[in-house]
Amino acid sequence: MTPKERYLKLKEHLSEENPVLVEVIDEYEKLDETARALGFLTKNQTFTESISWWPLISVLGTFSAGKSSFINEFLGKKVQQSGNQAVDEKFTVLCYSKNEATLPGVALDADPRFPFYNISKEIEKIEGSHSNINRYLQLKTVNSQNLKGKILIDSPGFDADTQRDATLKITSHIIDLSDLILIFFDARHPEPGAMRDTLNHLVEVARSHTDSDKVLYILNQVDTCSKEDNLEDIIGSWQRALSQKGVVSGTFYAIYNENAAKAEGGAVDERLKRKKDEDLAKIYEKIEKVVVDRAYRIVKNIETRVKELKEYISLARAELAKFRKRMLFIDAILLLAFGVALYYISSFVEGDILFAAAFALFLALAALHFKIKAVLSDMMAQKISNPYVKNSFAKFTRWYVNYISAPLKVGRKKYLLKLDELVNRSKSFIQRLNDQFLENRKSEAYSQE
Ligand SMILES: Nc1nc2c(ncn2[C@@H]2O[C@H](COP(=O)(O)OP(=O)(O)OP(=O)(O)O)[C@@H](O)[C@H]2O)c(=O)[nH]1
Ligand SMILES: [Mg+2]
Repeated sequence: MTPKERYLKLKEHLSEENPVLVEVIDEYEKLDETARALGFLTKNQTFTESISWWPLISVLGTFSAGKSSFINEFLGKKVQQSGNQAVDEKFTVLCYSKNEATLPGVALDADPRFPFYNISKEIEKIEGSHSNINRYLQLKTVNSQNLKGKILIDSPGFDADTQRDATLKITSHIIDLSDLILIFFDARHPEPGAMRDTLNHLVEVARSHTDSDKVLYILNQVDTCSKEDNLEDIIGSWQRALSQKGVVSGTFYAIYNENAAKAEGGAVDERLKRKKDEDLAKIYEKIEKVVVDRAYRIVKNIETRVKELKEYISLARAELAKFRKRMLFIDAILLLAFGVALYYISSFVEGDILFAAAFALFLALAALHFKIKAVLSDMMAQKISNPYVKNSFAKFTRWYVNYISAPLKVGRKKYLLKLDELVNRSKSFIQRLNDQFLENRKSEAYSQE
């Protein structure tokens, strides 16, 4: 996908899901342009690639814990199968679209919303190059307002003992990529050994891969304990078990799925329902927060990039100045050699022959100049560790580029001004995001009244 195609596709999706960000794409386009003019990006690279535009929220947990039922409830429609046997074998990536469809995993590679190209590589590493990403991943587009501006992942029930390596790898990878991870446990199976191992494994993977505030631990199906008096005990012992694993409190929730509970005919008392409503509201709030945070991070990233580019500019200038010094020295020697040789030849020949000899000599020394320039450029570029600076250095030390003015070209004021303008405008986008989210909150408050 070329950068142009990528801008277009991103805009297409964002115009439906988060309109303020559509204009932010134009800012990234300008950032890319400046970075390209300075040689930091090649013509096929774009900074829009190095950030994920949609926050990823993944739902993991033991099998039959109610992950798919939770997602259906969140989306307001039955998108995922649910049932008492292990239902899901694949990871399902859910994203918004007016047109609903189920697509094979490879579709993820072609969509700029997903940072998943790494997953195919991961799977290849485990299964060999003939591996099939479609066996592990599928994509569903869902027309649900609640899915706008975010990506959800439903996962197969987790079982540390029997799970294939590939599934474990994908789980770790998804945890790495996620902005929020909901880990579902099932109150019907509070403590049995096999289940505990699975939980331990999940908690450990989550803890070792990501920040603690990104993970929510959710004890689901607590309605099934409402007939017994020991609900507090069950929740308490579950929380203690998690605390012993080093999970910080404040990220525990106990909920149940109202429709599923009704279907099973369980009577749920008021107190439990209240607790569930509270916790569920908190979980939904966290999900919304992730969406808001992501939008700010995308805009803030422009500022971060500008700061980096300014650093790269001074690094590239320093390298180019070094290159200029060395080349000037070499060219002085070549010029001297030219003068001496010419003086020497002129004592033997004169007239047209002298002119022809001088011209031939000049051509030979010019060729030598370009050869040395290419070799020196390669040698110096190899020593530059920063890939952006290296790109820029290579661009400005090409044979036809005037090396004497190169450091000045990279340091031109117009580039710095353009970068400063980008930062200023990104501040106004932050303001507009503030307005947008305030507006959303107000309209939500009205609709609740
Ligand atoms: N009583 C009760 N039943 C629930 C609750 N949530 C889900 N269920 C039921 O539990 C079963 C499993 O639910 P699913 O949503 O398929 O669970 P899952 O975690 O997606 O399962 P896998 O994808 O197979 O791992 C279904 O029969 C649901 O109706 C709940 O809160 N209370
Ligand atoms: Mg499921």
